[in-house]
Amino acid sequence: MTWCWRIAVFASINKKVVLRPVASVVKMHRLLLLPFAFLLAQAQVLADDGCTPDPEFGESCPTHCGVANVLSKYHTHMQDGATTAKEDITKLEDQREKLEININTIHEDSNHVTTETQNLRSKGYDSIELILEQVKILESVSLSHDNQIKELVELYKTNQEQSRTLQAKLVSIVDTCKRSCVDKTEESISPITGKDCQQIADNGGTQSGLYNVKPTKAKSPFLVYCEIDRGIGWTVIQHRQDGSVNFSRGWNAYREGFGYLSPTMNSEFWLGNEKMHLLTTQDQYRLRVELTDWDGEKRYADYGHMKIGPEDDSYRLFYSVYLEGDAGDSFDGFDFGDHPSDKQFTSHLGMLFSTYDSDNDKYDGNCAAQDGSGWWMNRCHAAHLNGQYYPGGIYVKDEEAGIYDNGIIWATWHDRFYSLKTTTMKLLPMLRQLGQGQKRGDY
Ligand SMILES: [Ca+2]
Repeated sequence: MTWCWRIAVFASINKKVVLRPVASVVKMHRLLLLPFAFLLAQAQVLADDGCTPDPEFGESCPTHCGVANVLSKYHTHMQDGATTAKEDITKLEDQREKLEININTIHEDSNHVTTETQNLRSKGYDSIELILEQVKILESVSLSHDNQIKELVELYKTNQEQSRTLQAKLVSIVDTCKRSCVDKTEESISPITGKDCQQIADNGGTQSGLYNVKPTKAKSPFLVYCEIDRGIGWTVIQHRQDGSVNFSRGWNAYREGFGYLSPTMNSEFWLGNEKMHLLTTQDQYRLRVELTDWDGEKRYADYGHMKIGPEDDSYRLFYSVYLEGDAGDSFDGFDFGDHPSDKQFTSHLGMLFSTYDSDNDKYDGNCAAQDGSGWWMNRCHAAHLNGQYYPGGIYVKDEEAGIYDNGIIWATWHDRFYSLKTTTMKLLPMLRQLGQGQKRGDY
């Protein structure tokens, strides 16, 4: 298209142009506006100076005289259009400026949003990474727990099986023990008998162990532990060694005896007041009290002509004399320093036997109930071999808790708040001559 056609086309386009509030359109108008104004000025000049056709433009194309006419013809309309266009352009400029402001704002917002988004994404990723780490840790812990649970389940199963095996063994052992213990006890009882252990020794018994004795006035024989050594036979009437037997018993229990007799004297027992009465009244007996403290030291005390009265005299305690020993004469009482008459109040010679349900003591209260034992109580005691068993020996008085001097006491050797570890009471006929070692308590 030639240059003149461009002008004509522009004129027709200019009338129809639709202004749109977009930056590209605004720019286009700004570009076109300049040559348009120039041509308008030229056309005005040509119209005034007359027209000289220019063959250079050819026949088919209007000369610039035509152009001038055309321009002249459309001048007013074009001016109106230009004015409108100017106004529109001004509006567009305003709108463009606003748009630019808006665009800038949007850009700023966008940048801000982008930054924020990046921050958020960064934070999000951080959080996600942290969460993932936590999830990994939790998964690891969970896996560890699973393994532990599996191990515990396995352990439980193993333990269950072991428990079943042990239970089966226990049943078997109990059955075996029931049979063998009975058999062993029965087998261990020697057929040799006598009125006491000395007579059994005289009759051929050479080993310590379980024997049946039948005192002169006894209706039937009963089992005792005989301690036999070099022809000497002690009849044991009491033994403490570990607190395995409860000595807080009533009258009938003390009368009949309680605890366990064993072939090795590895158990605790009270032979029984009635049996002791039958034994001690058939002959003249020495009573030996053997004691061991928690340091392993052993001491003894011997009494002559020991007797236990009949039940209708509440198994009263008699003896003639303290013969010998290194434990001291606690049966004679002890001056604790509490009262001028302490020794008198705590002697045992001539005392009746008391239990918590048979109070025969000299005390306003009940010594046996207070001290949890059966004994020849006065008000109350200096010797107390049926007292509470205190492992370690030392115990503390606590009236609020009902704890008085209730241990296993021999006050002439150890303080009344020291409970002895082992005790043995045993009888030997007075006429039997003791060997040197035996006389000194070589047990
Ligand atoms: Ca009383």
